[in-house]
This record gives sequence, structure tokens and C-alpha cells, in this order.
Amino acid sequence: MSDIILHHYPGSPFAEKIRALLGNRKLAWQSVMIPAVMPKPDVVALTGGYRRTPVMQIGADVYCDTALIARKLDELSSEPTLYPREHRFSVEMISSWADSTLFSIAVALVFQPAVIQQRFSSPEEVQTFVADRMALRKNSNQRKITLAEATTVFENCLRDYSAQLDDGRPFLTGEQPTIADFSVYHPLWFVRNAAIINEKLNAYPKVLEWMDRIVGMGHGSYEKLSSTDALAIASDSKSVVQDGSSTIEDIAVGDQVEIAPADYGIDPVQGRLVLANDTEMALRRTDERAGEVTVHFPRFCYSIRKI
Ligand SMILES: N[C@@H](CCC(=O)N[C@@H](CS)C(=O)NCC(=O)O)C(=O)O
Repeated sequence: MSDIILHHYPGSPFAEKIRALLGNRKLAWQSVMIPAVMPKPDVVALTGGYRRTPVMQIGADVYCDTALIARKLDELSSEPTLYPREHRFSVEMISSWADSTLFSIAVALVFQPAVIQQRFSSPEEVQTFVADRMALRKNSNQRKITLAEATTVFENCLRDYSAQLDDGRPFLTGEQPTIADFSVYHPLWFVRNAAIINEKLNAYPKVLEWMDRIVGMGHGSYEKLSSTDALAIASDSKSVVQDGSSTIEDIAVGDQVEIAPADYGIDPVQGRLVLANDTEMALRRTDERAGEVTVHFPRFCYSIRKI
């Protein structure tokens, strides 16, 4: 059985980014279904407070944020890298833009009242979801994109991307898919799966063909796992991370720290710092049910402070 465990739910675009990557990387994994709204007691037992979706677990190591999860999957697979040296800067920049700006544009389109009402079966469900997402955005520094702005910018993006695909390239930067393809794919997947607005994509067959190339990669082979069993796996395992070093001024390995997303879903996680380098930070914490776990975060877009 594979050691990779993905905690996710079907409708999550960021989870779809990772499911598609698992297909592309030809990796086997275990699938734990989690709630789309709080409370998420089993997720929080693993992460220590981080609530966003998806989360990847390998034994007693818990990886937060798809920017970091994608890098880990790249390391674990023998497929051609998603971060080719000759395009690395461009694909990292496109990926970062798509995961933040393009995703926010898709959210503005998909969460407009007419579309959201089609997603849920009762007004109560709509209310619960909207209240949960308002809590997710509490203290967020992200600018809220209006529907009018999102509509125009989304159309511009599709038009320009379609024109770029006119030269017959199968993927965004050429013959091979890179991380940029998967980051641009998931917000478009979100729109394509939404009622009413999915028609927007029909005018761009080249973009749809490119999406279908990613859909065709599948999700890799997976088996279902319960969240209780995932917690037991964490508690029976030992983290692969040993104390490393810290590149953060005034914060050393061994210090008690608090790490939190810097954009939204700002739920802090506390523990003992075990490593902090240019791309990743990790802390160790103990939970009654998950045991001793190491929780990993990207360096970018996460705040860290000594407590
Ligand atoms: N930067 C994060 C963003 C993750 C994110 O925003 N995920 C959405 C779902 S697609 C989320 O967490 N929504 C609230 C929730 O699932 O509780 C990442 O790349 O993983």
C-alpha cells in the first residue's frame, strides 16, 4: 500500500490540482474524505489548526499547501520534473499567480449567488457554506475581486491562453507539462464544473483540449482510507525529519514557534521548529490522537514567529 495519504473532498480545486498531479506522477495513494466546512476535528488533530484543503500525510509527516505538496510529489516520482531548469522561473511565477489571482477570479465567478444556489440542495446548506467561507476570510489581506472584474479578466485570460496554444504545443510551456499547467488547470476545472458559467469555456476549444489532456492523466491509483485509520498511521509512525537548521534571523531550530498562512485561513499552528530553509518550514507537535507529528509549510506566504 502507498504511504501517500491525501485528505481532501471532491469539489476542492486545490485538491484537484494534487489529484491530477498524482495521476501525472503515476503515484499510488490513499484517499481520506474530509468535510468541506468546519469543524474538521481529524484534520486539525493532524495539522494543529491548519484547516485548508488539501493536506498530504506520509506517516507522521503532514504537508500543508499545494505549493509544497507539489514539490514533494515531484521529488517522490521518477517522471520528468515539473520544475525544468530552463523554464523554472517562468513556471514558478505562473503557478504562484494562478494559485492566488486566477483562483480568486474563479472563486468570484463560481460563488456568485445564481451559481452557488445550484451547488447546494437547500438554503440552509448555502447559509452554512457562506458563513464558513466568511470565517475563512476573517482578517484576510486579500482584495475581494468583484464579479464584473472577474468576468472581464477571466475572458482575457482564456482568449490569450487560447492564442498561445495556437502553435500546437500540448502544454503551457511546450511538450512537457510543468507545475504551471496544474496551477492554471485547477481554477478552470472549478469553473468548468460549475453550472451556468461553465459555458464560458466553450468558446475556447484549444483550452478545453489542453484541459482534457490533463484530465486524461487520471488521478493515479488510490484506495479509500478512514480518517481514524489515517490518525492511527500517524501515531504509529515516526517523522522522517531530523533537526535541521534555520535560515530565519532570530529563530532557531528548537524554538517554540507559531506558523500561519499569511493570506487567508489564518489559523496558527504551534510547535517546536525542526527546520526552516528557503522553501520550507516544519515544526513538531504532539496530539492526543495523532501522536508526535511534523507539520510542514512552504516558506512563501506563511508567517512565523517565536512564542
Ligand atoms: N494556498 C493553499 C490554498 C488552499 C485552499 O484555499 N483550499 C480551499 C479549497 S480549494 C480551502 O481550503 N477552502 C476551505 C476549506 O476547504 O476548508 C494551497 O495551495 O493549498
